[in-house]
Amino acid sequence: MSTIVRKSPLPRYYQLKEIMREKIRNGEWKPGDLIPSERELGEQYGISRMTARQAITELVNEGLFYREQGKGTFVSRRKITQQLIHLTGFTEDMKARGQQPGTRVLSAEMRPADEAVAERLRIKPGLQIFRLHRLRLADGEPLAIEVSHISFIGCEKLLEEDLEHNSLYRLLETKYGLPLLEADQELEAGLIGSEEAQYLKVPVGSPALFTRRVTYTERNQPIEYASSVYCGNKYVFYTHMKREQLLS
Ligand code: 16G
Repeated sequence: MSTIVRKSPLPRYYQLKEIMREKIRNGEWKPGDLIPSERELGEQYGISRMTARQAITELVNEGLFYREQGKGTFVSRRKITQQLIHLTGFTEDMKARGQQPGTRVLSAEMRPADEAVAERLRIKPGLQIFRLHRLRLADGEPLAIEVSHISFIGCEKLLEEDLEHNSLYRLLETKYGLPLLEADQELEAGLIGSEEAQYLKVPVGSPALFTRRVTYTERNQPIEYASSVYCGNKYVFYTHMKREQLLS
């Protein structure tokens, strides 16, 4: 389909969606390309701006496009597969995919651990921990919001680090000599809330994946408890399983 068929039983916005999908499939529109405006699409296909908007909005919600305020609508990259086999951090994951990792530090502070965080970190509630709230991006596109709670003797030194330009995992391992050995991770489906939606540039109520990860250093000591929100339409989590026993 390359034009809108007026007599088709298919609604026009749906036909335009299929036309745009095809442009992505056949490589005419590549990840990162700016797509034509609603007005341009309307003129090109002889449909109203409202119809063009509906088609674009649905493809934004499906994750095929993303909007940047004041700039327009762009073609998204294919979904990011995060493997849950090896313990890796965001920077490593993005570099392995050939994408440029980015970070916006939303806040970084020392604060007392509340009950829930203390339990995960196996420390006493009220103990001072380093709390880091970050927006994570790949090639400038926002993907996730992460809140890391970090506890080790001397963790207040992290306040002085440039965490916009440095990987946390790398700093912990190379500068602080804290090897990251294992992690427990939970995944839960949910919806993007209003504050998150602003940072992630997706509509409120879009699909989200909530993850909680406890990372351990030597002697099984938790060092980080991170709770994150990933754009559900941009991520696939992958794991490989082996059967321990065959049924007899
Ligand atoms: C991952 C981890 C997060 C960690 C970050 C380190 C999950 C759910 N979270 O995003 O716990 O803080 O990597 O990334 O996977 P960095 O080394 O780039 O700072």
